[in-house]
Amino acid sequence: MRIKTTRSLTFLILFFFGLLSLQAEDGYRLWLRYELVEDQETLKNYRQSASEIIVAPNSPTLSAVAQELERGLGQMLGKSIPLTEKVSRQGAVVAGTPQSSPLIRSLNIEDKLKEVGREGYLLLSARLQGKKVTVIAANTDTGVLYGSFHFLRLLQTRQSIHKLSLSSSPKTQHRILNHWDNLDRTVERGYAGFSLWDWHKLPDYTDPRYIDYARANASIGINGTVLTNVNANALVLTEDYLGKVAALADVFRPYGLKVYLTARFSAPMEIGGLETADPVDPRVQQWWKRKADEIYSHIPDFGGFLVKADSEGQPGPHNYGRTHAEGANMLADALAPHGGIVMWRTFVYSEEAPEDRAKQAYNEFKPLDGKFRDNVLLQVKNGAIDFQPREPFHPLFGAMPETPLMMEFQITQEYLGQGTHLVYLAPMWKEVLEADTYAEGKGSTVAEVVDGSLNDHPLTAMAGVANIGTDRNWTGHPFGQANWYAFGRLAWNPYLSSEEIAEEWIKMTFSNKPEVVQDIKEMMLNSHEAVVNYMTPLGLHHIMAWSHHYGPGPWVANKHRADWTSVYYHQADSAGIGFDRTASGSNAVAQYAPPLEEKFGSPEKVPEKYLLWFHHLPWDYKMKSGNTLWDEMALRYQQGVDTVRQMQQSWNSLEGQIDPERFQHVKTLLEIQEKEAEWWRDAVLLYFQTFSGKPLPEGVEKPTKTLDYFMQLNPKFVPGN
Ligand code: GCV
Repeated sequence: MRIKTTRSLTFLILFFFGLLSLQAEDGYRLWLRYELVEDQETLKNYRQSASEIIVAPNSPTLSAVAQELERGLGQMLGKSIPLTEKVSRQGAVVAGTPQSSPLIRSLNIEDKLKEVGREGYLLLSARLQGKKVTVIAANTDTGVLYGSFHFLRLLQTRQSIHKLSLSSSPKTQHRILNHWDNLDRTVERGYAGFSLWDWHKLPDYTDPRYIDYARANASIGINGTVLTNVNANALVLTEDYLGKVAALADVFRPYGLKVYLTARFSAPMEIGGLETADPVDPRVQQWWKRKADEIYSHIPDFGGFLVKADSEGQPGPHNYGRTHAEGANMLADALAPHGGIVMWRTFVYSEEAPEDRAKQAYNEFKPLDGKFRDNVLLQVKNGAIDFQPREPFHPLFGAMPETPLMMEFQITQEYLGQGTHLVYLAPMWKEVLEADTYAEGKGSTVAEVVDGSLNDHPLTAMAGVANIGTDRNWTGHPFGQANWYAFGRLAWNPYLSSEEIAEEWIKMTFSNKPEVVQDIKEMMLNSHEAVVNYMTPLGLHHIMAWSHHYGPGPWVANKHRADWTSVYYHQADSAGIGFDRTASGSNAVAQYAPPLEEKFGSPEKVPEKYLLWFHHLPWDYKMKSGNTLWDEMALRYQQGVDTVRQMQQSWNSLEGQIDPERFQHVKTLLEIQEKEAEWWRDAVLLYFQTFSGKPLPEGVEKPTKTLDYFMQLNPKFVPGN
């Protein structure tokens, strides 16, 4: 008897905790949590304005629309909202295209719809059959899906849906995630577990998670995904793997998400049995044409190729004395009959050239302006070195008016604290997008280059190197989700502000309470400047540890290439610090339009945030604050640490307002971030002090360890390496 009671009790306890763990807030739902509306008045209004759903689910995409509206409205309104065929009550939500829905047709909104294009949509309050309705209308089913997510976002962020008159359409045509995922499921520079793509079990088993991945992307307008690493493996282009890729494409298709692959330039040799991959060789051209035909026979809407060629050991046209244009055009010709595109990366720097690495992509590509086929885009990183915490915009933007240039941002935080630092990247991306290239006179921003408006390019795109993996919450750090979100929103509209994107994301991900939104927003908006300060203030760059880039390594020297060392980038000596990119140095400033060349070329005129990017200056150089350069630098490092501590305080003050699981997770990660910010400050300052010979100014905490200690740290098995 006693045993029985104990067993039942144990069962009850287990059951209770089982339930709890099922309900635990683990971040899986991302920003699509659809929490019940708390405020009764708002709930009442929403229930009145969203009383039934009318979608003719006559395509897989429209079925996805119906499901999402049912799920989102049902959860937020706390009751199931019926899917009906006719307007039977006030407050129906009617979604569709003029083709799929007689109701939408009857509204006569063709003119308005024309303006929003293929993927845009309208959200309108209207009357149908004498009843008030909300209309989600678009020209395509995918547009309806995007509109539905926007409509749900209005409710998620507790905005009025009473008198809607909204339209939206994307500013760039291709909004693409780049997965640096290897076929063995490791992820280069990935800090959130392994690759989502379970190649071994594909094509037979498609993980249900792929659907949630597609939903999340669709909710922010991402319409393409490059499944494989730019350091490419030709195997993915074999018949066997194409079947697996096709299975993923089938899952993604209803969500408007196209698949792309990376094309290894030497594939004709590695999997095709040819002895060359020379792009002007007819056999090679023929091989790629046949390969393209084969790919499209598996995946009729395949997006195209992303290519890293002649870069960091990847093969390319240079191996045969050909240009990047010859290489890209060959692939473009193979894809063109099927409507595919080539995204050719400009991230190149030569093994041999002693030239400043920051100048090499421009030198290589600028002469090729106008020499690419119509279905080629050049994919340019935001800055000329490599996704540093802060870089001035890449000088190629604005320098190639005859060629469509697309942006490549890195969402994964290779150089920005990897999996443990809270860094909201939108402010960094916005800084680049808003930068004036002066290409067509003052006011020619990078955003206008990317959205094609500056030089009338119809082919436009933005790519983000994904931070997604098998971690339950997708991105490892819960705030990594904000960067995935922000990338999608900025790819849709690069003119949105970091602040409004943060606000949307916080409300959907954490809470609509104004004080919570305010505190988290402030943390997020300050976080980029913080990481710049504790890692690379005043234009310093690439002083991370060797190879894995985790932690400081300003002492990295004597590698087989100078431009893989930190000493190459900071150039510190007893006279001063910084890379001279003025006319007296590498003259990289001359790659910018004249007004910028002048501005960046002068230590007095260059914004101080880029000072040491362009100038080598003495340690006692006078800064605008009146401090010497050394003191200013040391104070910036301290300021970075201080900001992290403020972020901790803000977060800790939210205890009880955030679910315990995510609260604790972020709290612990912020503790790690504080420790690592101190590590950065102490290690870098101790190292540079060996050159400056100056004491730390007042206000900068004294290091508790020696330089030797820091230099001997050698963490093993850093992820993503
Ligand atoms: C995919 C940097 C990274 C590499 C990456 C490369 C690139 O060098 O460290 O991991 O390779 O950029 O963008 O191609």
